[in-house]
Amino acid sequence: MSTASPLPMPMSQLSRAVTEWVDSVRSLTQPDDVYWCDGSASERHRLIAELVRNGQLLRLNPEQFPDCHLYRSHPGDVARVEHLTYICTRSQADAGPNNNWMDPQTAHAKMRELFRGAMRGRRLYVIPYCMGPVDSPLARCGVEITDSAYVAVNMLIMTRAGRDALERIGHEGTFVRGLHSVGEFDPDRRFIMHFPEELSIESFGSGYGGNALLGKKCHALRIASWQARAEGWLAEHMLIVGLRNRRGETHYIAAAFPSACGKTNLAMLIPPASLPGWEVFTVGDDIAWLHPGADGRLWAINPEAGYFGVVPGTNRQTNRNAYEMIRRETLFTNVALTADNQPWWEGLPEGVPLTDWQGRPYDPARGPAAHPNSRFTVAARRNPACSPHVNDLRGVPISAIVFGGRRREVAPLVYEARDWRHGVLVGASMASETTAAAVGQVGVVRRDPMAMQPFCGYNFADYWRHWLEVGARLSRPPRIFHVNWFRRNSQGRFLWPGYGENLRVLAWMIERCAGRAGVRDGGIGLLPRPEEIDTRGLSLEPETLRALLSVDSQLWRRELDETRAYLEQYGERLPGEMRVELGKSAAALAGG
Ligand code: GTP
Ligand code: SPV
Ligand code: MN
Repeated sequence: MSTASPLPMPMSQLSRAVTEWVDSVRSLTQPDDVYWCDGSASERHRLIAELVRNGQLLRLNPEQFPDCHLYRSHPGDVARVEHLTYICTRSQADAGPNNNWMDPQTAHAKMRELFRGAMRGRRLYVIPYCMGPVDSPLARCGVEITDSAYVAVNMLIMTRAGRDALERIGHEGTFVRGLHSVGEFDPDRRFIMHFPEELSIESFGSGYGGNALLGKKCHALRIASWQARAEGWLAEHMLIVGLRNRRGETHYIAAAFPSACGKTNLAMLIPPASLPGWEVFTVGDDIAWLHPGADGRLWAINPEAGYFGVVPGTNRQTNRNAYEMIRRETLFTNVALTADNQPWWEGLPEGVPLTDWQGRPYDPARGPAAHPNSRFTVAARRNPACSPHVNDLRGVPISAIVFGGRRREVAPLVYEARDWRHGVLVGASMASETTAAAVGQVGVVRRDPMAMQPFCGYNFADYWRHWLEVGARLSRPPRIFHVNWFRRNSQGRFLWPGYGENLRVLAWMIERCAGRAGVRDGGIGLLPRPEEIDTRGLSLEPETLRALLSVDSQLWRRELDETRAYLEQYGERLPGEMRVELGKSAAALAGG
């Protein structure tokens, strides 16, 4: 067996567990050769050059988009596949009604047959990676084995991968095993299996995003949420953003919105010109690991090192930081192309698409030019607003947790939970319109507690209990809020301008955290009075703001009934506190 690259360190320093695992995968999958990633910039350039040579990557216009490339995925492989994603625990109840479940033995047997000989004629890439700063006690390591160079390049951007991670694994001895093959990209031979009790992942048949970049959703959310429960912390689908106000105070906010509901955009927001004196710093755009600190506060790290962000909608007006960030050293997946090889997507005011995301001549009759789930992969350090604290070993202290969904009605622009316990109910009650981030119907409201429906690696009832327990350990817990940037009028237009203007809502939250802003009791929680949202410089009619902050008791009574019916699915495992909190809200609404 030839080895395409030397091991990135002497054999003696390597974890035996890693080499033995790589050997066993090699004999099962039969690759032509094995390549160990060292994580260097030169390696990334070499892998990209190989992908360009064999036609898998297309070099974009080098004047306008230097070092940028386009990847067109298999047209049947464009998003996460929740119906093919399983949690394989010994007991089905541990996976809960929120997950597809398969018994681990059956799952392993099924996957072994899929993987047998699957890498013949291909190269096997070994990617040791660390989620979080390599020297942080809060970080966790994994190794992904894949037969896709595209996946390897993505992992090299999205994680701290290579030599340092491998060295940490050598010292620690434990790591999450992620085995991946694109197979034949066949949706009928596709499974994303998780074995939290074994800290392992087996993914076959997809090369796309969360299905294939195993450090991301599979490890940093599904497996990590399981580990976090055992170890007393939280692994969440949250952005982390730092906001410095005019007084010079910096507050960090962690916000959970479902897939394609605005995390990347909020994490990188640009303060509107009419709100001078604010500065915004991105710590993370998708995943937060939250730990109770010795000081009684909650501390957060971003386990990732890059962004795998939604492209459509990005432009100079909505998000200039993102727009500028993705103009160099960026890997685009499934966008359209202009005549002079510039990437193009819906929401871009300039340029004209010539070929669509599948490389066909663009024809509007066939749908959008860029796939609605087209993505950019880019290193976090390319973000002009990247926080200087992204590599802090203990993370940043969180002042507020924000839950939010995409709701054309019901949910007001913002409200605050009465306390942590109520906040857990607010998070568990989340519902949101589905998006193109996962295969399936788009735009239907579904339950998505804490934006974790696709990502919680265990029974939601146990997860909510864990949230209550973590809160009970905090002497200075973050305040908890709920937002909705997506409320619409009867003509279907968004009532709230969104994007950078969202800072106006965050500013109110920060005033709440600092004990300076008042609230009124809205039954479902605490709401700002309209005059407490700073709308200077914003052309927003006062009645629009009142509508945005209104609570329709009739709609909300129905919402609470639906929430109760949903939560009762969890039966006896549901923490009693949640029934109590639900009862309080129902009583407040009935009285109001
Ligand atoms: P994932 O990466 O899938 O987890 O998504 P995300 O939550 O990071 O979503 P992202 O910020 O990429 O936004 C998804 C879509 O929502 C994009 O098309 C954005 O342009 C749009 N969007 C983001 N923020 C806002 C907002 O405040 N208002 C409106 N109307 N649209 C927004
Ligand atoms: C999401 O769907 O929430 C994403 C994209 O962040 S993926 O990496 O495909 O999961
Ligand atoms: Mn996400």
